[in-house]
Amino acid sequence: MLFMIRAVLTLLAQGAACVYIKIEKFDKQNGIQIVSNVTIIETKFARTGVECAAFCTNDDNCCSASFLTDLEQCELNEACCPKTKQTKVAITIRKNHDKGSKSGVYTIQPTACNNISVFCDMETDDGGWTVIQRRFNGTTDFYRYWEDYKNGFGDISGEHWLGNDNIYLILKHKAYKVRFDFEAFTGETAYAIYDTLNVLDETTNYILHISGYTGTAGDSMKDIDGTRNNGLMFSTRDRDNDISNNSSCGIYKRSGWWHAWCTWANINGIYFNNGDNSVHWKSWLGTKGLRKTKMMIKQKK
Ligand SMILES: *[C@@H]1O[C@H](CO)[C@@H](O)[C@H](O)[C@H]1NC(C)=O
Ligand SMILES: *[C@@H]1O[C@H](CO)[C@@H](O)[C@H](O)[C@H]1NC(C)=O
Ligand SMILES: *[C@@H]1O[C@H](CO)[C@@H](O)[C@H](O)[C@H]1NC(C)=O
Ligand SMILES: *[C@@H]1O[C@H](CO)[C@@H](O)[C@H](O)[C@H]1NC(C)=O
Ligand SMILES: *[C@@H]1O[C@H](CO)[C@@H](O)[C@H](O)[C@H]1NC(C)=O
Ligand SMILES: [Ca+2]
Repeated sequence: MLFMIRAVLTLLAQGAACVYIKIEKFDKQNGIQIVSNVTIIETKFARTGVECAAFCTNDDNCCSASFLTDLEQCELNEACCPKTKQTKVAITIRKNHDKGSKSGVYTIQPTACNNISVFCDMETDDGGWTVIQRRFNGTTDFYRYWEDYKNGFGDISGEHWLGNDNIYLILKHKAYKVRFDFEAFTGETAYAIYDTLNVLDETTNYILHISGYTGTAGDSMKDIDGTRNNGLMFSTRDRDNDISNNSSCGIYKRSGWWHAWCTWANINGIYFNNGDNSVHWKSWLGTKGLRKTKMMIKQKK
């Protein structure tokens, strides 16, 4: 199985662009062929099982595939658990964590040379979300320095910030949207989706591009005078890149963020606090501290 996975990665890395692919995407079974006909999406010519796996990787509707070695045929199948039969001349592969799979920690490879552990949310809004920020009980300190926000901190399976370099690498090659989920201490929930998200690299101080709000929590990617967070740089307690001339938002709001003057979105603020430096999303519950926050990204269709 390991050989298979490496081979898939090698094949995809030969393309013009680096490919964002989850490692250990497939379970492989020799001598098994899928026979349920109704869910076959497409039959394609393929030279190898690896190539067949790549076709399935790149097709969102594909959950499993048979490679028929004698015919050099690749059958892409919608079903994740299809009917199968024994045969000497087939290999069946199955995506092992896409549809119907569980949320949890997975390794992804945003470029050929980078491995990142991420938490995948497979339940919210059809699943397939890569979590970049999550808080739910205040265990992890978010009042941190530039290097921490750059590299990421916390526990990937618990509270964490994925890291600005990682976020940049993931967003680099494809178009992404972002979703924020919130829960108040009363149990109320709300969300905000932005149709477009991009973050540039460290030399720009991680300039943010974000637009296209929809949701129930209101748009808080702006500040008190209406300045949008769009186009702004990242700031931390030790790096003031905000547009407030006489103060440091990283210190005032106790958070790393794309601060303007400063921001209505302070999900990296102080847990259990209320007020300006609390964990808040101002357009929803003002500066009342929130119990749960989650920020996550998904490739656009
Ligand atoms: C699959 O379905 C097509 C058309 O519905 C039919 O022609 C073909 O024989 C079927 N193949 C198998 C293996 O059942
Ligand atoms: C990625 O992680 C896997 C599993 O730990 C390892 O085998 C592989 O060498 C890593 N690749 C890179 C480029 O670091
Ligand atoms: C918070 O959650 C983490 C991960 O589930 C757990 O390890 C930790 O003990 C929790 N902390 C508190 C204070 O509940
Ligand atoms: C900050 O200073 C610059 C340059 O002096 C000025 O153009 C800008 O309007 C000031 N910003 C605020 C929010 O006062
Ligand atoms: C910063 O300057 C603005 C505009 O002059 C003013 O409204 C604000 O109170 C000042 N903030 C601090 C912390 O001095
Ligand atoms: Ca400032």
